[in-house]
Amino acid sequence: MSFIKFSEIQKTSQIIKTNNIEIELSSKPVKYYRHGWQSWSLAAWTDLRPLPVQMPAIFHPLQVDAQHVHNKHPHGSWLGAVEFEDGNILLLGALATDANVSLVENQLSPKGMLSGRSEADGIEWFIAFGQENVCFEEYAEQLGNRLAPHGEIKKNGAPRVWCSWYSLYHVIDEPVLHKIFDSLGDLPFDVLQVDDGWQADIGDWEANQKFPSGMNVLAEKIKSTGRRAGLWLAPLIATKSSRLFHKHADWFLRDERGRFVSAGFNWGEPLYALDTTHPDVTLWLVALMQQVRAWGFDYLKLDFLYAGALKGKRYKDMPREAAYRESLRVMRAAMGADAFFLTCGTPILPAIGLCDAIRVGPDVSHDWEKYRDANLFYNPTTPGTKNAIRTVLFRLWLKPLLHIDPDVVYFESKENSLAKDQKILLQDLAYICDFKATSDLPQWMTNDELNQLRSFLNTNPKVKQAGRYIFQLDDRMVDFTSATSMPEIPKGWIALWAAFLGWLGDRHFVLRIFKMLDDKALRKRRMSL
Ligand code: 9PG
Repeated sequence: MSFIKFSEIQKTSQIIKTNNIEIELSSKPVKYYRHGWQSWSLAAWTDLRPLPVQMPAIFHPLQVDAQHVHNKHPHGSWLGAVEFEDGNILLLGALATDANVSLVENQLSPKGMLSGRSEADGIEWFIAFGQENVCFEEYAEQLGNRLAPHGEIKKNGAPRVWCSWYSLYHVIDEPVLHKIFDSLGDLPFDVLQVDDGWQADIGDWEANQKFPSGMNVLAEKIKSTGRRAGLWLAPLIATKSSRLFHKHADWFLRDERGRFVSAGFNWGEPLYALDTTHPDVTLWLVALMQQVRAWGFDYLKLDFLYAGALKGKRYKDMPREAAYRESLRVMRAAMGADAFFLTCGTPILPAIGLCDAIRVGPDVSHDWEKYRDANLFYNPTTPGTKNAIRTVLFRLWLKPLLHIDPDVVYFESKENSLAKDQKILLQDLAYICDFKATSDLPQWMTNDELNQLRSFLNTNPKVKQAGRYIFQLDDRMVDFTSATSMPEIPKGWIALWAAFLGWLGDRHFVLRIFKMLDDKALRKRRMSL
């Protein structure tokens, strides 16, 4: 344990090797920078009040680091920072995986103490005090030196992507995709990426009956339009209904008492995590990556990857994030360096240096914010455009390290309730991230919207940051403040009502009813094609 007094910190940065570290503050901070664990987790500067535990709890594995969800102190994964009244910040960041930081207040440190903890052995900790952008820039540079030391950074340019998810979600099939691919004409996309909906089951990564000609033909079709073929898969999870789970229950992660570790709930079913340290799982992952390449896909969006870093008793005893990082190394090697590798739902730090791009926020959606999710469940990680913009904005400091994917932008208004200025905020964020993707269907767009899309894909404005939330794009100023606020913390009767709904939201049958309603609405959307 290293103990440091704030007065010992100079205006420059330093690196200290230890497992646990505490920095005693000499004045009370006004804000805390929380850095959530994985792509979809919250990243934001917030006040110092404890945030309510987000609901429903069944989703914790896929929204937060479940190990720290009951920590009342402001906290986050690998790094944390405090802002003082004069605008200077103090940043404490791990230069290794398996670490977290919180702001602790107690009798011994009434002004607060930044506390870093490592789940592994002694690691390097980076400390910097001063201007926010300088501190984060230096931290990113030190991370790069360690996690991507051979320049594994941005080898491939960020392609412009059309992705099937945010228009038809899983209600895709072979004829409809062929029709869409044809209708994209000469729009300047580099990749057409098939998302969730093609697979036989979660765990069984082969074409389902909606794709009777097989994955080979689908990739061929995409390549015949002159673009690279992209595919979504979630290789580290499976549902109990899958053949994979039936055949290899022993490959799945269990806790100390031998129970399967929950990887959350989706697709109307509980999710389970593969133990990637099991040698047979490694072989299976290698074969899967090779299979996907053999089909002809070379843009891989691997999703729900947090499952590789959940707490559990592994075949090989090693820190959970180190184990996950090793599985990324294996998959990266198997897919080949020439593939474009996008990680999604991934713990952030362990992915640096092993992929081309990281999704750095939760999913966007056709809504700005849902009252239930924001104000009752206090859940800043559910799909929603405000949630997505907020977290991406607070993760821009990762940009020097790899491509950062802010998720798709929208142009169409037929199936979309976002206001025009909200869509433009999303588009501007994509310019800032330098990562452009959409799921919009030409069939749903007006001529004007199609022109906007074309111009977006062809434009690369000069970006300059002018404030924490303000950016200059060419000669236009963009202010993201409207996306940064956190919802009101529910109180009194509202809090009680919320707790009841949260409890309901943990019931499998309730989630299945919601899924049935969603599916029905999606099938209706699909009819208009
Ligand atoms: C496919 C999608 C898309 C999307 C991914 C991911 O239950 N959840 O909290 C939850 C969060 C995100 C999510 C799915 C479920 O979306 O981010 O782009 O690929 O999977 O299923």
